[in-house]
Amino acid sequence: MIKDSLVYKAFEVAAERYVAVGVDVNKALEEMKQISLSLHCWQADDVSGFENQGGSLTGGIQVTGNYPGRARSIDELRDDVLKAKSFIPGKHRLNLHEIYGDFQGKKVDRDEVEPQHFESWMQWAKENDFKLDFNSTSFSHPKSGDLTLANPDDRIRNFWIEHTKRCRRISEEMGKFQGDPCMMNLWIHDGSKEVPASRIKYRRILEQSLDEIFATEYKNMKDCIEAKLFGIGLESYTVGSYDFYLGYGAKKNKIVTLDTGHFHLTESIADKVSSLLLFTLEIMLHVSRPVRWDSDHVVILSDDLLDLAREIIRCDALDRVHIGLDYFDATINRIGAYVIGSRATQKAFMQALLEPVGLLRQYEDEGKYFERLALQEELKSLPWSAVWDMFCLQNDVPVGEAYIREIERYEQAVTSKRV
Ligand code: RNT
Ligand code: ZN
Repeated sequence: MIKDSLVYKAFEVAAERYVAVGVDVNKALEEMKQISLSLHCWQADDVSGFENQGGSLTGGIQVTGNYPGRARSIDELRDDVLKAKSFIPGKHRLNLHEIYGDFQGKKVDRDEVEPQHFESWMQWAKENDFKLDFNSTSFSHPKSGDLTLANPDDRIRNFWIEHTKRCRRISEEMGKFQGDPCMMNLWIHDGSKEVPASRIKYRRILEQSLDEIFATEYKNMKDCIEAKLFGIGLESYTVGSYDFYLGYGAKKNKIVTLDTGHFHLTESIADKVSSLLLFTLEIMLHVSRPVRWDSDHVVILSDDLLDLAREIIRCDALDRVHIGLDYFDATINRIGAYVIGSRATQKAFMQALLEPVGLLRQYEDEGKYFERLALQEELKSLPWSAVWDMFCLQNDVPVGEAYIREIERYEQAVTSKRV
């Protein structure tokens, strides 16, 4: 384990190295504190929720693995999230799906859900210093099928419209209760295995459904709309594609969610940020890691993630970008998965905040492209990790790999006993 005194020593050396390129490490640490992640509740239980215990996951998303210790109840999920939180520096949010309501064993269909089903969550969040975000849930339901809000059958379509409207009301209540807007994400799986004879037909229906859903204006929640490339079993056509939601969001002032797993694998999500910032109000991120496809692997500190974080900082857009996580891995300790992904995301922002962007831009303006490239290369090996370690220390969470042992301990004492 790294001793505190070593962290201080390394930090001091790092601070001097950064001063040499015009970067103030203390300012970067202050800015880091302002960055909240929205932790996705669904990593703890493989996107099961507490509505239909035993029901299977549908909607073209898939969790693989059966590592022991999945959270089986609200209480277990809350314990696990708190455990994960204790290893993640800073203040964060929790992102709930509708199927995680506190239904008290009663059958509450999706078109019947109410704010009261989330009251205990609101209380718990307040007690534990979390703000809540929310999601409507279109998948894992008998009426999910291949089409929900884009369904030509009005009975099905109206059911989902009602559900989504109710979710907006719940989000409004959450936002009001916590004195901070609740970000509500709308993602539906609607699509088809083969290319439909009329692509526009379903998109028209979806547009109408969204218009109906968004007709009510709220003050304490913000709507986010998330696109996707394809789902399993719905490979050829996704009604809510990126172009669809980008167009809708730009035209109707909605926040576009960029899930980093929902694009062609060679597409740069970082490159989208500056365009979205020009034409939409804010951005919601679902930080994920696609391996060959939208596989939702645990987030790691990759070049893609670093590029994305850097772009947000370079655009000075921390106040307009919301950082949510979205992955689900059931092959390893699930709490460990939260911690790895959260800390990786934070490390990316830490590095981004330590970038001497002023100097890089000066080189650029002067046409000094060798100097710009050389500095970018040198930055890769500046001691950013010493600043990150200090951030962990300041926030009372384990420095470096020390959390591995702690998670093993929690596994031995708690999650391994869940059978
Ligand atoms: C699915 C979307 C969506 C979900 C969650 C559970 O591809 O990314 O955000 O992962 O709503
Ligand atoms: Zn997502």
